Amino acid sequence: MDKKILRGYEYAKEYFARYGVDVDKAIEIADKTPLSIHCWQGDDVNGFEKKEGALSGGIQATGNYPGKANTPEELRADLEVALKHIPGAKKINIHACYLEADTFVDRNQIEPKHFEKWADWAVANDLGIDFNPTYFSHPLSDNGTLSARDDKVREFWIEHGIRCRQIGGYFAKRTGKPCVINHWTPDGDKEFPIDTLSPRLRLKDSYDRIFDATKDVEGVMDGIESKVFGIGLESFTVGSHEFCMGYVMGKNEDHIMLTLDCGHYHPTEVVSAKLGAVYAFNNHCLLHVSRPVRWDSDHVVAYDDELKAIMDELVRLGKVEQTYIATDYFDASINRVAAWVIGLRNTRKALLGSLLTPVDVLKIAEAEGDNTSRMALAQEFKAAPVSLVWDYYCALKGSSVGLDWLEEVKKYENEVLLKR
Ligand code: RNT
Ligand code: ZN
Repeated sequence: MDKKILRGYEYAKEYFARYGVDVDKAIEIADKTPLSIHCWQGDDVNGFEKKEGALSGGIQATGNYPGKANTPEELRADLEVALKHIPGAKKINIHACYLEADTFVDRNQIEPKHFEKWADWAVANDLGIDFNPTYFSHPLSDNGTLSARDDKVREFWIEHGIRCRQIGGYFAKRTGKPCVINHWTPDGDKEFPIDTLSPRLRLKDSYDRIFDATKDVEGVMDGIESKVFGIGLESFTVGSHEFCMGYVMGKNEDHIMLTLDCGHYHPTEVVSAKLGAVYAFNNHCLLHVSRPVRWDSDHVVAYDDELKAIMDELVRLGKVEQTYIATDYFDASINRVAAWVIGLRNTRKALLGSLLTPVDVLKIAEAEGDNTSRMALAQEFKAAPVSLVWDYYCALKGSSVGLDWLEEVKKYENEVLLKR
């Protein structure tokens, strides 16, 4: 290993040891914590159904940077480039609309065989797979899905949800790793509806039916994702925070947890502030690490205060292991492979940084009422030499150190992406 990197590591080790922090232990935990990489950054949430249709559901990928993936082969090749530069345990998160079939297969007809290539690829690359029903970008999703007033439409989507849980079970079996399924419906209204209860009761019933019909599925964890609003659905969201939190708490089943997406709350609310309350009731939760800019804009995850606060909270709560960490953003304005690398490296780096804080010392100061020391220590650690440990960790894993990855990603852009 580069001598300068080693020297940095030695200094950092000493620095952190002074406060009782074991650097190698922090590295070990940061490394083995799986990060679930959302495949949809690679193609602007298009998927591979053989039907043309625009992205709907109140979400939007903005920008038209060249080189997006048009086929599953291209998407997996792009992912492989990104994976090389993202150290640590990883899973791939795919949506139902990323199925592979020779002819059009509708959402209520999908089967494990349509995802066999993803499973083969994941096994070959030692990756877990997470999964998502796709309740958007479909002609039957315009007037609600699992909460639709039209029974036939609702049945269609319930069948989709059932099949998705079965496919999740298939992924768990194939990869030997749990499959985390995230259930998110865009259902809502542009205007404020008169009846706000009936759609909620229908959504509740639909989720109940999906879970009841798939009780035999093993190895699957289920996140229920709320949202504050979507584009075109500004006034009312069926699966609001209160609805989803209520549903999860009401079910009280270990595999059903709340999904917290950083972009799904009012602009002054933060996910970091919610985790302590969620863990007062549940054993698990699913994070959609994203970055809202004024709205649920799904910007590339930045190494910012909120990302660090989320990771701090997981470490302080002692819930790193119980939390499923997934990324969720879609930036079409820059190189999409770089967008993955930047966001995922930031996520892992922030986790490592939080693992390098002297939580025990801080907790003792707090318990003893020594708020002066608590303040002094917490502030000191805001600028602790995390990057020295991060560089060492990247070098240790044979992943890129610093910006070493950028040149390779640019080369791939010139040789592959720009030729699409
Ligand atoms: C949308 C939700 C949802 C999606 C993905 C594509 O607001 O965040 O998680 O981004 O399922
Ligand atoms: Zn999300």
